[in-house]
Amino acid sequence: MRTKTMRPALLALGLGFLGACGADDGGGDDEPVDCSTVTGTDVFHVDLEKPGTSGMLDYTMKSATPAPPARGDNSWVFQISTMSSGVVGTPLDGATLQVTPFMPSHQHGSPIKVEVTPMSEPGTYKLEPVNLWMPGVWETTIRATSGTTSDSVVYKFCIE
Ligand SMILES: [Cu+2]
Repeated sequence: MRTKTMRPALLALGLGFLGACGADDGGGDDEPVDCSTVTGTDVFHVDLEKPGTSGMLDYTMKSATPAPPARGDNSWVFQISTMSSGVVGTPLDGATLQVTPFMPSHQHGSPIKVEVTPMSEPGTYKLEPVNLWMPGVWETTIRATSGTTSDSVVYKFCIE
């Protein structure tokens, strides 16, 4: 599979980022983070639901493997539905999803592209790998577009 063969090169790139990161925070990049002291993040649970920032779509995180999200490659399943005036409508099939993990404190992302696979249940998509390669707070933006409807949401997790 294409993504698998690409991975060694991308991981090498990731290690390059890792070196760059250490320079600005002064700490070791592998330093564990105590997420119990971090506030303002999402706490994973099955069916963790959030409206999109434009209120046009509703996002529900159906599952996470591993759960809660952890360092390395994660596999997430989301159900996306239409939303109008705060009321959730029907599941959104056939959407194009753009998934972007980002570490705001270091201003970097992940070198591994998140692949999106529609699943059999209506409006449901598998996202993997969501590669959160470093301990700390990660914001993963999920933009979904279908026709003239487009909205995005940010899931923010602390990774030990
Ligand atoms: Cu970082």
